[in-house]
Order: sequence, then C-alpha cells, then structure tokens
Amino acid sequence: MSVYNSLQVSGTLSNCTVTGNTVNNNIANIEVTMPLSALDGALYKIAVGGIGIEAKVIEFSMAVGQPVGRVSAVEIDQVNPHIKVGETMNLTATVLPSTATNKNVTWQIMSSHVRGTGANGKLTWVQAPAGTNIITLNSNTGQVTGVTPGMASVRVYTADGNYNVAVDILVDDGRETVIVKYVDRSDHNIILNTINEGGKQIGSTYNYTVPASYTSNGSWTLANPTNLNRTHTVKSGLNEILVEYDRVGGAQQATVTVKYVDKNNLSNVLNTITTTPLTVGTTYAHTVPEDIMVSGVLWRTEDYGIKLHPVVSGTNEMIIQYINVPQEIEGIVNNKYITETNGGINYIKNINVGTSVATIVQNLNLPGYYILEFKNIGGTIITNTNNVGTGSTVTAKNQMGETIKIYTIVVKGDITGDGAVNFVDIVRMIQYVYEPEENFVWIEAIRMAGKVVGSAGTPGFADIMTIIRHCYDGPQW
Ligand SMILES: [Ca+2]
Repeated sequence: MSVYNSLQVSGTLSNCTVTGNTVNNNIANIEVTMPLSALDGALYKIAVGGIGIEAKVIEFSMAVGQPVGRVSAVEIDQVNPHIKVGETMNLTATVLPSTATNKNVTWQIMSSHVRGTGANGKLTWVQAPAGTNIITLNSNTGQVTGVTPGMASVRVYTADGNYNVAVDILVDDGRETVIVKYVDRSDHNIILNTINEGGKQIGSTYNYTVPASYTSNGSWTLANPTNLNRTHTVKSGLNEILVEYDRVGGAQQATVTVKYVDKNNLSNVLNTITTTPLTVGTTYAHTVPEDIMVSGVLWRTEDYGIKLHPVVSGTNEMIIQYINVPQEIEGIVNNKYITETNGGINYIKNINVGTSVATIVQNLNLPGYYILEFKNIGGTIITNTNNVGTGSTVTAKNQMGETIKIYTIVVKGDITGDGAVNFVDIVRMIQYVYEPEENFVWIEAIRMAGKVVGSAGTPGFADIMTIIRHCYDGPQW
C-alpha cells in the first residue's frame, strides 16, 4: 500500500477514532481506537487511498481477553458429602475467578431428603455479602439437615445465571446391619451360617450369644468355647462378627474332579481325573497338558500349564476344554483354500503361480502349537521365499514333531512342479499327451494341474491350447 498526501477512512466502523496520518517515506502509521465490546472477534475494514491512486482496503480483526470482572465458574467445597438423618452440614460456594465483580450466588435444594433452615424449610435465594467471594451457609440462611435416608441434590447458581454446579448429599439413617457369620476356622470361606441383624443404631452395643456347637453339613464345635458372649459396638460401614468352628472329627476333605472335554461339544468328555481326598481350604494344583491323545486322535488346549483350584466343601470340578487337532487344521485350511480329498490324499487346488512358502504360512496364521513343513515335488525341504509348485507338500506337525495332516499343492498349468507356468510346461504337456513315456500314468496332482479345461478326465488338446494361450495371451483361469 502506498499513501501519499492523505488518508481516507470509510466503512462500518462506528464509535472509533483513527489517527496517524503521518507520511514518512511512504509509510503511514495508523492507530484505531474503539470500545472493547465492539472488537471481540469481529472483522473490520479500513479503506486507504491517495490522490490519483486506487483505494486499498485493510482488513483486520482482534480477539480480546475476558473482560475484567467476569465470572468464569462456581465450585462447592464438599466432595461426596455424607450426613445422617438429623445431622447438619455447611456448604460453601466459591465464585471464580477471585477478580469476579459479582460473587453473589443462589442455592436450590432439589430433594426432600434434606432441608435448609431458611424459609419454608428450604434453602432460598441467598445473597453473598458484597465484596466477598465465599458464601458459607449459616444457621440463619440454610444449613443443610438430613431428613430421610436417600440422595439429595443441592445446586448453586452464579448471579448472572451462566454457571451452576450441583453436589449430591448421601443421607443415611444412622443405622447399620450387624452380620454374624459362623465359619470354618481353617477356612473362613467355608460359611456355615449367616445371621443378619438390621437396624442397629451406630454407636450402640450389640450383644450376641454364640452356640457352643452347631450342625450344618456335619457337626461343628466352637473354636473358643470359653467366649460365648460376643459384644460388638455398631459402627458406620461393615459390621461383622466372625464365629469360628472346628469340624468334629477333624478337617473336612473333598476330592477334585478334573474333566477334559471337547470345546465344541462339552458333553463329550475326553478324560476324567479324580484326585485323592484333599483337605478343604487347601489349593489343588493340576498340570494341564498342552495336548492329549484320545483313541489315536490328538487334542490340544490353549489353557495348559499349572491350574489352581481351591478345595471347597462339596463338589470340586475343573473343566479344561480341548480342540480336536485334525478338525482344527482342516477348518483353518478349508477356510483359506479350496481343498479336495482324492484317493486318500488331501489337495489344496487353488494356489496361484508365484506363491511362496512364507505367503502360505502367513495366510494360514496357525496357532503357535503347529509347525508347517514344506517340500517341493522332489521331496526337498523348501522355506521362506521359495515358491511352491504342483506336487509340493505342506505337512502340519505338532510340537512333538508328530504329523497331523499332509496337503499336496496344485498350481494350475504348472506341470513341472517348479511353481511357474511357461514353455517348458507346454512341452511336457505335449509329451505326456502325445508321446507318453512307456507306462506313463498321470500323477493326480499333475493331472489336476494340467486339466485346466474343466476338472475331470485326462488332459488333452484343449488343455494344451489353453495353457499356450495362458502363456502368450494372458491368464486363462
Ligand atoms: Ca512349471
């Protein structure tokens, strides 16, 4: 912008003063003065021009801070307040910030569980004394008093009505329940009897006479027979009197039954192990094997290792779920690939040209229990970036190295088993079809690979032509 002889200011500014028409080396300093309330966030324009030149427009906006004295929040000093029926409590509100001009608040009770001591038994509009930012409700203006048990909400509002906050006051009746529990001295988790005595005033004394003997699921005698009278001072919170008994005839015993079951059919129990009698209250440790063989079929669990079970009175049962390993392998493979079982051999039929061992491993993503071993058509082990071809095998083994399942791979058009489809495969196809070596028999994997037109029967002329087109004209399947 260039300014020469004068400034022209026009536009929508009002109540503004613009000064600064000093011209010094073509630089003008312009000062705009306007009321604070007019500035906040608005866009303003000043048109500036000189004699004989086009006017330029300067646009600007300004953000101003919170006006001094404005209220930003209100807080109540009590957190999770709790009073009893008949008790009173002072609530204190603080208006923020400390520089707020008007720190007046109003209070409102929204419950019959408490009352204020103001008019009509409710807290009413209460003005803060001028110039203070803390209001304490005193006995004249509204101490809160518990009326009936329950949750009472009290809310405070700032004088401008822009801010408020509530506090929930829990009112209880000052009474608690005393629980008398008869337990096994050796294991307090074995509870023989529970007696609830409700409505006991906090601070009062509760007396209970203990029976010297007790019958429930066996005979019991009091562990401390000289102390039949129990005295308990009722307090706020849990009130419990534990009475210990000993089983007549010694510690109770129980057995633990461990069941290995079929995860997909829980009623199919694979094995049952019952322990010798164990002392109730002790903990039984059972080592769960990762796999088990049942009638020649392997099962595995993800819940193997040492499992702990607390021995309790009555029935103790541990259930461990096992998965049928061959079924699991088949399920995973069938979910990822098209398979076929023919003459007792399992085939994976839809492996693409150029598929590596690592790709198949990644695609199957078997649980860590399984180990996959790959071999090419010649029986040599292949790994990682090696490509599979027709006649390659993939063997799933468990961690003991035992074979679970073998699959033979078919790559359509790959007659030689190198995983590629090219001129060599065409030549071999022609040889197999028209110049079969003496007694040549199509191996099923190679037959499936060569049978690119349909799937049944022996490969022939149509299959040869289709593979040729596949090599020279682009994919045919
Ligand atoms: Ca090939």
